[in-house]
Amino acid sequence: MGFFEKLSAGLAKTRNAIFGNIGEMENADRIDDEMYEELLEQLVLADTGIDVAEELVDKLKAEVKKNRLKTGAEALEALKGLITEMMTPETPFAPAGKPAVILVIGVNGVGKTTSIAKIANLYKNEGKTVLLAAGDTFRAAAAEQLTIWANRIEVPIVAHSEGSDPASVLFDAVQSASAKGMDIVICDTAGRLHNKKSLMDELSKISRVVKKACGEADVETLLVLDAITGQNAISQAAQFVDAAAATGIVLTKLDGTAKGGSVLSIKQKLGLPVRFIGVGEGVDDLMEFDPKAFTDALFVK
Ligand SMILES: Nc1nc2c(ncn2[C@@H]2O[C@H](COP(=O)(O)OP(=O)(O)OP(=O)(O)O)[C@@H](O)[C@H]2O)c(=O)[nH]1
Ligand SMILES: [Mg+2]
Repeated sequence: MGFFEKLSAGLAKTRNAIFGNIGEMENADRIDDEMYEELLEQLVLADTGIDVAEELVDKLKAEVKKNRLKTGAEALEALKGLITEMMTPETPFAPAGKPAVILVIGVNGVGKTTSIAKIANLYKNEGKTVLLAAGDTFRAAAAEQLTIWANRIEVPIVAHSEGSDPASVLFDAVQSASAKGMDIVICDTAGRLHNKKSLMDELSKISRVVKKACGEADVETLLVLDAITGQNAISQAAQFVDAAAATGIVLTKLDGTAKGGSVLSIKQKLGLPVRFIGVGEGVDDLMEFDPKAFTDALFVK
């Protein structure tokens, strides 16, 4: 399956339940209040959040007026442009440094470890040398889970015994990758709830120690959010952003929800760009987020 086919398949639920309906405006021969009301309602159903839905409709109204758009088809094209623009990051994802370090954080079960394997696979296929670091020393069998992935995609891993200090595992991994001249280290961490202060403090420490091992500029901290929880995930994210200075979002499980519209509000609400999206359980089911392709896939017929 090609990139676009996989993306479209992953967004099928969101498209079938919602964006397909919005796409119907293409057939309208005029633009009226009823169209705007219907659009607002559908966007809210897609879990964009009410404020982002209103913002989009207002922007569309302004664009229709400014450019004297007449038909539903013209309005739909304008809407697609606005959606793409809303999701486009200010800067591309380009982890730098030797090694570049990607620290992956988030609530329990959102898809951190699986996403790490998928991201590692992506970079390995680009010819980069990747090291995995088993920073979840808390959950039983977490390191084994990551080791299985490492073996499957054939990349090395640094793991300590269960219960050891997560910050020191990650420190060792970064130092080892640095000594070997590797390109990328991807660090797993234990899942934690945003309202557990001691665990959030531990995350701050992990983040500090990793930055000490290689330099702050070389660390990208990706917060993983589960698309199935939609706007709830976004409201839990602020504490993670504070505790570990997250720099981007991985949105997983888009294939499992009709509420993929939450992607539209992430940049607006968290001030962070979406960097990767997960569209399935397989190792190839993750892609770098491309706002234009994402928008096209929402409306493809
Ligand atoms: N359908 C689907 N399932 C996914 C996706 N990403 C992850 N999963 C599944 O989500 C489940 C949890 O994934 P993990 O990677 O173990 O999640 P985690 O955040 O590391 O979990 P903890 O370490 O326990 O906090 C697994 O069954 C994954 O296969 C995705 O994009 N789509
Ligand atoms: Mg995990």
